[in-house]
Amino acid sequence: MSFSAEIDTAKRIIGSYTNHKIVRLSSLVEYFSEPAEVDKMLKDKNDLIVYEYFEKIFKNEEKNMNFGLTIIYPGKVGKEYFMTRGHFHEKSAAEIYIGLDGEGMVLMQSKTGIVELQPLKPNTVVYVPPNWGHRTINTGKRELVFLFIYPSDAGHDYDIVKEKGFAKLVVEENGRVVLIDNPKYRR
Ligand code: PAN
Ligand code: ZN
Repeated sequence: MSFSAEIDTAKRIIGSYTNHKIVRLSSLVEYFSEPAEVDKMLKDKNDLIVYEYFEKIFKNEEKNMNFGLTIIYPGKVGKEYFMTRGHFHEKSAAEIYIGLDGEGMVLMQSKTGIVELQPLKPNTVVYVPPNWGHRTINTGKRELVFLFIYPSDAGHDYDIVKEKGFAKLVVEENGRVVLIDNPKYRR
């Protein structure tokens, strides 16, 4: 796989960036609902890149905005689509996503466990309200590409998601995208 195309795309759309993070399957074992399935894939294949993002960060500067581009590759672990880890912002800070290519979903969850699912596709905006956890899922056959913009001092809390998961999972059943309860979700 060559990444020069993705780097060119990112540079063309967001200009120079200060952070480029590549997230591989091996670092997502506990985020997918079937960790044993991830282990099996790791044994059978290379450690696939699930997603990567390019970001312009303004170091927790109050009143500034970070922005960047995320690319989630198509794929599944069992019936669960490739997705981001997901997180809550540490501060009460909203975020805007703008779909550029591919098709997917943004799974959002309030601190009390209320879940909302919104489609993410080209020329569509998804608004993530303050205090809602958010995870993005690629439900399509191509790369899902989107822009994100959020306050620079928002901060990221990944621990809640790692410990409790999201209340729902986005999976493929009989060729369709469906939202099911996460049997491992802990309130
Ligand atoms: C996005 C996400 C990006 C990767 O920039 O950080 O899509 O997802 P994870 O951070 O969950 O790995 C964002 O929501 N920033 O706040
Ligand atoms: Zn965020």
